[in-house]
Amino acid sequence: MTILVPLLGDQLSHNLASLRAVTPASAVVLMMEVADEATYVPHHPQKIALFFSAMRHFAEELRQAGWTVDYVTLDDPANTGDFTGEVTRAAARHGATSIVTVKAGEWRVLEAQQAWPGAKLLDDDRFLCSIEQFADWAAPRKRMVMEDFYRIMRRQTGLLMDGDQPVGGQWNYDQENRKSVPKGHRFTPPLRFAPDAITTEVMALVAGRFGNHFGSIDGFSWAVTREQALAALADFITHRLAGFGDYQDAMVTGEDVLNHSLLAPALNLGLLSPLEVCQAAEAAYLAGAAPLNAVEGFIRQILGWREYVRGLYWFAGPDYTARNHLAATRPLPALFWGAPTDLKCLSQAVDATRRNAMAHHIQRLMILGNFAMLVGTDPAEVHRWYLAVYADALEWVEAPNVIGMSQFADGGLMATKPYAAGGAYVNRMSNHCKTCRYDVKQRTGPTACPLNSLYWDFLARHEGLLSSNQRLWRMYDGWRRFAPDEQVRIREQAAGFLAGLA
Ligand code: FAD
Ligand code: DLZ
Repeated sequence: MTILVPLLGDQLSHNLASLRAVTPASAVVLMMEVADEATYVPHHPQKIALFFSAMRHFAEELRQAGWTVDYVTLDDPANTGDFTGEVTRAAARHGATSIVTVKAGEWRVLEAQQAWPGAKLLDDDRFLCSIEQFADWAAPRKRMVMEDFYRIMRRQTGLLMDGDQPVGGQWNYDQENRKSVPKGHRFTPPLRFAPDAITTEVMALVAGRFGNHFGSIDGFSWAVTREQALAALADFITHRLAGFGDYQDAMVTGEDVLNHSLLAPALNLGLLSPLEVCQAAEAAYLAGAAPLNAVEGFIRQILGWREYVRGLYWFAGPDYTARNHLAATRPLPALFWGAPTDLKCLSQAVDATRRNAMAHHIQRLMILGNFAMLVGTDPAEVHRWYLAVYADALEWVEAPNVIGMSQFADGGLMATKPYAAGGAYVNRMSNHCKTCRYDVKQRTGPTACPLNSLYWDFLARHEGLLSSNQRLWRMYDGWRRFAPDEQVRIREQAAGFLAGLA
C-alpha cells in the first residue's frame, strides 16, 4: 500500500500537513519541476532558479530524514510538463493506492488538484489565520479594514501584548515610520548566499531554457535552504530590524534593500514560518535590541498584511484577478520590460527588479503600481507582470496587493482609496528627483515631471467614479482650484505623454 504525497514548490516545510498525515514507510513524496509552472507567466530566471534549487535541496533533506522522494527534473525526457500529468505518471509508477496532498496556494492549481482521482486535500495550516477564520471575520463586514484584523491577530497570538493591551499603549506606530534618509546614511547590506553545486546546476538549466525571460540570472544569492533562511533572519534581526521602521517608506538612488528584510521569498516557499519570524522580532524588542516602532511595524507586515491578503484572496473568489473597476485598457508600457525611460524613479525600480527579482514595497506600490494605474494600464496585464518578475510572487499574496491595493481594480474591497501620487510624493520620499532629467516642480512644459500631469489627469478622468470618495475630497478640491485653462494645459500635457507611451 503506497500513498503518493505530491509536494509543491511553495510547500517546502518539514511540518507540512501532508508529511504529518503519513509515515515514511508508507509514502512516496513526489516533487515535480514542470514547464507549465515556469511559463504560465514568464517568470524571472532568478525566481525559477530559486524554486528549483530550493525544491532540490528540500528533496535531499527529506531523503536524509528517511523519506522516499520521487523527484522529477525539468529535463527528464518523460516529463509531461504539468502537475496532473506528473501525478498520473507517478501514481502508476508506484502503484499508489491513494493520494494525500496539501491544498495549493492559488485557485488555478487547487482546481487541478481537485481533479486528481481520490486525492485527499489537506488544509495548508502554515498561516496564523485560517481561510475559514478570515471568512467568518470578513463576511458580515461592509469594509475589511486591515487594522481591525491585525488587532485580532495580535490578541490571538499574544505578540507584543501586555495582557489584553498592546505593548507601549498603541497598536500602530506608523506615524514614526515615514522618515527620509539623511544624506550619506549607510545601510548594512543583507546576508547573501553564494550558489552551491545544486544552485549552479539549476542556474545553467534555467539560463538555457528561460534565458529569454525578463531578468538577470547573474547575482543569484537567495537563501535556498531552511538553514540559510534562518541565517538570513538572524542577520536581519541583528543588523537591520532596528532601522526598519524609520526608513520603511524611503527610496534612495542606488540602494536596493535599505532596511528591508528580503525574507518574503523564504516565507512564501515555506522555509520560514510567519510565527517564528515575528517571534524573533519580538525577542529583539524584549532584549532591548530594536525599538518598538521598528518591531511593531515589521510584525504588522507579517501578522497583519500577509495574513490579511491571504484571507482576502480566498474570500474574494477565483475571478478576483479579472476585476477592472476603473475600466483600464492600456497594454502594459514597454518600460516595465526594460525599455528605457527618463523617469529616474521608474528606471531605478525596474532595474532593481531586473537585477534582483526584487523591489521593495514602496517601489512596487508608489512607483511602479502608481505609474501603471495613472496611465490606465489593464490591471490583468499589471497582475501578470508582478506575478512574473518577483522572487516572492505567488498569486495569493501578489493579486490582492496588485489588483486591490495598487490598481484599485477591486473597487475598494481592499484599499479605501486609490494609491495615486504625483511627483511631489516621490520627491518627499526619495532622492530620485535630484538626478532626474524632469523637473518635479513643473506640471506642464517640456521638462515637467510627467507624474504631475498624469496624476491630475487620472483624477479628472475618473471624477464620476471617485470624487464622492471622502478620502479624495482634498485632491478633487485641489483639481477644481486650477483655472479652466490650466486644467486644459495639464490634460493636454498628460495626453502628449500618453500618446508617446503608445
Ligand atoms: P519587508 O519590507 O522586510 O517586510 C517584511 C515581510 O512582511 C515581507 O517579507 C512580507 O512577508 C510581509 N509583507 C510586507 N508587506 C506585505 C504586503 N503588503 N502583503 C503581504 N505581505 C507583506 N509580497 C509578496 O510576498 N509577494 C508578492 O508577490 C507581492 N507583491 C506585491 C505587489 C505590490 C503591488 C505591492 C504593493 C506589494 C507586494 N508585496 C508582495 C508585498 C511587499 O511589497 C513584499 O512582501 C516585500 O516587498 C518583500 O520584501 P521584504 O521581504 O524585504 O519585505
Ligand atoms: C513558481 C514555481 C515554479 C516556477 N516552478 C514550479 C515547479 O516546477 N514545480 C512546483 O512544484 N512548483 C513550482 N513553482 C511554485 C508553484 O507555482 C506553486 O507551488 C503553485 O503556484 C502553488 O499554488
